[in-house]
Amino acid sequence: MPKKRRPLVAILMGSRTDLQAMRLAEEALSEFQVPFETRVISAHRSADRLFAYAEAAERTGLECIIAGAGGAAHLPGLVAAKTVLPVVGVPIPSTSLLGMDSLLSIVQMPRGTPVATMAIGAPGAFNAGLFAVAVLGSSRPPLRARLQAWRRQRAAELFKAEVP
Ligand code: RP5
Repeated sequence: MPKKRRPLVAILMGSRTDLQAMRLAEEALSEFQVPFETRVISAHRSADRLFAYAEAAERTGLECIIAGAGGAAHLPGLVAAKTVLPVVGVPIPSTSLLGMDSLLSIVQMPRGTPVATMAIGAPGAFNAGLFAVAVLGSSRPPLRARLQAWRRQRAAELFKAEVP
């Protein structure tokens, strides 16, 4: 049986209801065969567990953490408070404010504790995966080359789709 590779990226979310959007982050990482782990850890329902996870993240070999949350959306900021690993925030569409609340909450981290904030929902989640690939690729030339090739491929598809 092939050995399971140690996760380099964590995909966290505050609720199972976030999973539909956050699957896109998994999709992007899978496309580049980047090993990841997915966890539902709520900032307000399981704060102790979240702190323990974020504090241990570096030690366990993680290099980037993606965190999706909706509403008050404090999950990405709290993770960033507990680790210096790059944290990528994904604002989840909420029922009352369609994710504007999540976006403004995540993007407005005060000076000193950054969270790289993506677009609302599934496109943001996919981009969060690509962003993590770019972070890892900065010290892994073969992965960076795959990301460059992937981008070239997207451009080629666009030209192919053009009306003659
Ligand atoms: C946040 O509250 C989660 O990230 C989720 O987006 C939102 C609603 O959670 P549920 O009430 O659906 O579990 O913690």
